[in-house]
Amino acid sequence: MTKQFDAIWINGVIATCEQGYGLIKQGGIAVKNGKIAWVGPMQLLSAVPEDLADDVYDLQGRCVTPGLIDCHTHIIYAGNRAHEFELRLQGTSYEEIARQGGGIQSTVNATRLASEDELFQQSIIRVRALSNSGVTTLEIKSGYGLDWATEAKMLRVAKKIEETLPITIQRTFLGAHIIPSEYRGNADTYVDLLCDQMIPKVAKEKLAEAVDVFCEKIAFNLEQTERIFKIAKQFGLPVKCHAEQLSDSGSVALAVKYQALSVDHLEYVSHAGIKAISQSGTVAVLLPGAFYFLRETKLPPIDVLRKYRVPMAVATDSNPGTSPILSLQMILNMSCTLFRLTPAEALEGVTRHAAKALRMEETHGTLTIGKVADLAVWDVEHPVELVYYVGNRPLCQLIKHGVRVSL
Ligand code: DI6
Ligand code: FE
Repeated sequence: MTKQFDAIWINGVIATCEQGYGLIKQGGIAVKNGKIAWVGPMQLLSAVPEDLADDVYDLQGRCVTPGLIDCHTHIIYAGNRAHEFELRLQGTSYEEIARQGGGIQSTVNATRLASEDELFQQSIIRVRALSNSGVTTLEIKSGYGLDWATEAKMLRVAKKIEETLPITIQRTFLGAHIIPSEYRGNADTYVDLLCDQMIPKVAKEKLAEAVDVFCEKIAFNLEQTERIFKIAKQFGLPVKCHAEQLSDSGSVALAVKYQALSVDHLEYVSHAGIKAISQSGTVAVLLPGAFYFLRETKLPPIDVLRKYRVPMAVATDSNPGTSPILSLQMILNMSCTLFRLTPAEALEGVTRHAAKALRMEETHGTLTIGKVADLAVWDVEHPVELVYYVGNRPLCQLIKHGVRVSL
């Protein structure tokens, strides 16, 4: 006889993340056909677990959370920028290095030269590391090609990684990362290329689910950003924005005007900018890894974001220049120690709010009946321990679409 569930986890601490931790002590969770079919306190279970499912796992007090969601990464690239790290430690700034032709452009050069297979091999190692920190959904941006062939190559590699690992990948077209060196002094011509050719092709070939722009002095100005947003929306692609990372340019208000899924970084966001976010459905994505690695001192105004009840997601921003970080747990810790989030806010930032930043809140991000059964089981007694430790690896099971995957 077929049983009510495919599998059930019993006797654990269930952090549903529906609001704060959403804790159920002495709880259980069951899955059927890849979806969450039951979650609740053990005493409400309708029968003995063995009668309900063939696969019964006794958690013995361990903690279950939703599979973590990293909603902002640039994890596909060739080479690395360790030598620029040395330069910055000697006093050269990130912007200075960019002006000298290093920075993002040097990763663009390396990524253009790499074959598709080389790019895949180098990148999948990093995605695997993130997966081992409990990540089951990941956003990956292009943006190290800045020509059609390489941008498309990056997006194909992202797809191939999704087909290889137990991870759901959302792809974002970031052709507007910087002005590539061959268009320097001719930025608007590059924006023409993005608007007239690349974005329409991304939409037609379904290579990405969203379009992002780095709106900054060293990248694209407000006017150029707006042109790109307009075209993206015309082609049915939602937008997001690297906004107010190094200066306050007004990019947040612009992104909100175009119903951005998220505005990311926000170190320099103004009060008016935060008010605008609060009146929209846009998520604020905080990236403490870049803050840490750039040794930035200007904190994003967390208190004001909190006051206006803006949903705050947290992500790695994993990239070779400003955040070579491959652990979302490390980021949970930084978001509390550096940005002063509460541990519960941090956890919501990599579950519920991160799902919303990817427009996946209907199906992912909380342990709720009917949602996709992407779960992480941790060898800890309380979810605060995920935020507290630095450098340990407490993940003991990862469940993707209701099925246990090997770590
Ligand atoms: N902001 C960032 O922090 C990354 N991109 C961006 O627009 C940095 C990417 C890099 O330096 O390679
Ligand atoms: Fe970024």
